[in-house]
Amino acid sequence: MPEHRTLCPYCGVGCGLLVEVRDGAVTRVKGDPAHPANFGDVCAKAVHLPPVLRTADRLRYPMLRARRDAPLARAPWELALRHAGDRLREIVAAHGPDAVAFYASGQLTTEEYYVASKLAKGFLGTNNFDTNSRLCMASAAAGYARSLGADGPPAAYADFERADCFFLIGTNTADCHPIAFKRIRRRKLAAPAEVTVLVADPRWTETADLADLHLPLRPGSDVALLNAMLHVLWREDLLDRRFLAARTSGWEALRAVIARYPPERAASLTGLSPEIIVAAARSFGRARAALTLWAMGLNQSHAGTDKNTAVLNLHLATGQIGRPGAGPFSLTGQPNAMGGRETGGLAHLLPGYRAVADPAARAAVERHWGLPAGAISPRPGRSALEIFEGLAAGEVRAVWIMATNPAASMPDLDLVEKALRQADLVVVQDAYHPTETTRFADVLLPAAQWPEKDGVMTNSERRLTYLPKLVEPPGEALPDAEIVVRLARELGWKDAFPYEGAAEIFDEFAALTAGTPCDYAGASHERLRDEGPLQWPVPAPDHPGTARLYADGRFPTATGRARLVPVEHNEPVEPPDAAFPLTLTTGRVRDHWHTLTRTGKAPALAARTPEPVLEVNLHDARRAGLQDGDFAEITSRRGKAIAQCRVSAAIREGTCFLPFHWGRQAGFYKSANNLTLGARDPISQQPELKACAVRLRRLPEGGA
Ligand SMILES: Nc1nc2c(c(=O)[nH]1)N[C@H]1C(S)=C(S)[C@@H](COP(=O)(O)OP(=O)(O)OC[C@H]3O[C@@H](n4cnc5c(=O)[nH]c(N)nc54)[C@H](O)[C@@H]3O)O[C@H]1N2
Ligand SMILES: Nc1nc2c(c(=O)[nH]1)N[C@H]1C(S)=C(S)[C@@H](COP(=O)(O)OP(=O)(O)OC[C@H]3O[C@@H](n4cnc5c(=O)[nH]c(N)nc54)[C@H](O)[C@@H]3O)O[C@H]1N2
Ligand code: SF4
Ligand SMILES: [Mo]
Repeated sequence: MPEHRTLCPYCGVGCGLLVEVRDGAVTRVKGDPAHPANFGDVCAKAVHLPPVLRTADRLRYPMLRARRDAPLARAPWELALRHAGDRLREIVAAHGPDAVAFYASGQLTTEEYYVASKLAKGFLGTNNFDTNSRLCMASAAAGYARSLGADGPPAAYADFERADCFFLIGTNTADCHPIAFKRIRRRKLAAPAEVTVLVADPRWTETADLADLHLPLRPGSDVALLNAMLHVLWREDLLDRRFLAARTSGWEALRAVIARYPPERAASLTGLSPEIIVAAARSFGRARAALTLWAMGLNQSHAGTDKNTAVLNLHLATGQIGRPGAGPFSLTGQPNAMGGRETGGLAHLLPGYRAVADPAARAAVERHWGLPAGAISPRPGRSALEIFEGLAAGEVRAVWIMATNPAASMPDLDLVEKALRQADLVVVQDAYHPTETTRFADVLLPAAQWPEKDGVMTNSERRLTYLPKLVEPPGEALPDAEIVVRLARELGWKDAFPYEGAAEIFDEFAALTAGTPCDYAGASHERLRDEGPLQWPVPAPDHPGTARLYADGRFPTATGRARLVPVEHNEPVEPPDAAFPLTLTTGRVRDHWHTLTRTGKAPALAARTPEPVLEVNLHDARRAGLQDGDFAEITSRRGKAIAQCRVSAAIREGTCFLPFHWGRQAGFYKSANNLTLGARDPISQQPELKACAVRLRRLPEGGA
C-alpha cells in the first residue's frame, strides 16, 4: 500500500505522518521517519485518527434556518451562502462593519486563515477577526514582541539534544506535547548526571516524574518564582555580563525590581521553600545551555504576558538565547496556531507579524490586496472574549465561527450561550454536527477536515510542512478556504479572490511576508513537497531555512537590543476566600483533544478516559468530607460542575484540577467552563483559565 507523507492535525509539535489510504479512506497512521520533528515517533492520538474521520455525525450538507425557532434544514450551497451574504450585507448596512465578527482557529491551514482574514480586514472593513489562539498563545506572542521586538519562538527541536538544563514551567509536556517530551526524556536518560530537568507545576504530572526538582508552586505565582531565580543568579554572579551589556537594554530598572525578590519573599508568594528556589536557579545558571519550555500554565493568566516576560528576562540576563541548546521556547498548542500568528489571525494583527495600529503596515497590506489607501481600519478589532461580550450586549450582530467550538472551550459558558442566542446571525463552519456550538447556528456549513484538503501548517519550531489532500470530503463538504472564497465572491469581490487552489493563496501570502521577521517568501507548495519541511525565516527559494533566531545577537527592535522589562508578582483575579476556599485549575489529559469532537469518538481513546476526573489534595478532600472515588459538586461564582474525585498528594493543597474536554453536550455538569471566569490579561487579552475560586461538596449529600 502506498503511504502518503503529511502532518499530524493535533498538537503543535507538528509530527510528520505516513498515512495509508485504502478505497478512499484513511486506514492507518504512523510516524514519518523522515520528518525532523519526530523521526518516526507518534503518539496515541494520531494512531487513533482513522476511526474518527468518517463518523455518522460528520456534517455532510449545508443547513439553514431562516427563523431561530425553526429546525435547521438541508439547503444547497448556493442558497446557504446567498442567505449568509445577504444577512451580512444587511447588518453591515444597518450597523457598520464592526457589527460583524469572525472567530477562527489554530486548526485552520495558513491559506484558510489568510483568505478569511483578507476578507474581514481588507474587504468587509472590520478587524473583528480573532481566533482561539487568544485562549492559547496570545500571551506568548505578546511577551516575545514586548521583549525581543517580534513574535516567534527562537529555539528549535534540535536544541532538545543539546540542552543540559530543561526548565519546564506551566507545561505538562508528557501529556500535551508527547513527542517533544520523548526527545527530552531520551536526552535526560542518556546523560542523567549532566542534564537537569526542572518542572514548575502545582500538580505532580507525568512531566514532573522526569524532574530532578519539582516545584509545586501556587497557581499564578510564576513571576515571583522567576524573579527570585533571577535574583539568585544576580546575587551569585551567574549572569552573562557581556551579553547584558552588548545585547540588551533595561538592566538597571530590572535589577531594581528583582532586588526585591529574594528567595525568602518568593517562598511566601509561591508556597515553595527558599532552598528549592535557590537550587533551581543554580541549575539554570550553571547550565552550558538552558532551554525553558512553557505552555498554558504561563499563558492562560491575567498576568500571562508578565509571566512570559519574566522567562525572557531570565534568558536574556544569562545570555541563554540564540545558541545551540539554549533559548526560551514556548510550546504551541494547536497544529497551526503559529500560522495564525503569521497570517495576522488576531484582531490587532495583519499578515507578516504586522500590527493593525501601524500605518506603514496597513499601507503595505492595502497595496498587496489592491485596496485604496485607508481601506483597512486603523482600530484593532475585538479579541475573542470581546466578540462574545459584544454579541451579548447587542454591539456585535453577526459572528462567523470556523474550526472552533466556543460554546465548550470559552470561559463562562453561560455568557457564551447568551451571546450566541442573542446574535442576529450565527454562521458555523465545522466538520461535525451537533457540537455545542453548531446547535446555535443559523447557517451551518460542512467543512472538509484533515486530510480532505491541502495546505500548509507551521509547528512550534517555525517549521512549515505541506499537507496534501489524501481523501475526498464526505457529502458536499468543502475546504474552509473554498467556503470563504465563495462567500467573498457572493459578496461581490470576485477579482480579489480569484484563486483556483491553496497553492495560489499560499504564494500570495508568502510574498507578503517578504522582509518581515517571519519571512517565508522562499517557500511554496512545490518546494515543501519536493524538499520537505522548512523552518522560517526562509526568504529566498535557495535559502535553506533557519534553525534558530537571534544567533547574531541582534533583535528586531529599534536599537537592535532586546528589552529587559521589569514585572511584578500579581495575585490571581479571584483568590480563594471563606466561601470559595480552593483554586481550580483546568487543562488537559493525554488521550483527549479539546472538546472531544474527534478523540471522543475513537473507541480506544474514549475507553481510557471516559469521564472527567477532579484531582483533589487529600487535606482539602478531608475538609470537604470527600474520599477517593466520591462524586463532588464543584461550585464557582458562575456555575457548577460534577466530577468523580481522585484524592492524592499529587496536587498541592488548596488547588484542584479539572480537565476541560467535556462540554455541555457530554453532560451539562461535566463542563469545566461552567466554572471559569472571563478575567483577562490587559496586554494579551488572554483569559485566566488556570485559576478561579471554587468550593467542593460531596454528592449525594450526607453520603446516602
Ligand atoms: N493530549 C492533548 N494534548 C494537547 C492538547 C489536548 O487537548 N490534548 N491541546 C493542545 C493545545 S491547544 C495546547 S494549548 C497545549 C497545552 O499544553 P499544556 O499547557 O501543557 O496543558 P494544560 O493541561 O492546559 O496545562 C499545563 C499545566 O499547567 C499547570 N498549571 C496550572 N496553573 C499553573 C500556574 O499558575 N503555573 C504553572 N507553572 N503551572 C500551572 C497545570 O497543572 C497543567 O499541568 O496542549 C496541546 N496538546
Ligand atoms: N477551561 C479551559 N478552557 C480552555 C483551555 C483550558 O486549558 N482550560 N484551553 C484553551 C485552548 S489553549 C484552546 S486552543 C481552546 C481549544 O478549543 P476549541 O478550538 O473550541 O476546541 P476544538 O475541539 O479543537 O474545536 C475545533 C472545532 O473545529 C472542528 N474541526 C476540526 N477540523 C476542522 C476543519 O478542518 N475545518 C473546520 N471548519 N472545522 C474543523 C472540530 O470538529 C471542532 O468542533 O480551548 C481553550 N479553552
Ligand atoms: S505529539 Fe502532537 S503532533 Fe506528534 S503525533 Fe502526538 S498529537 Fe500529533
Ligand atoms: Mo491551545
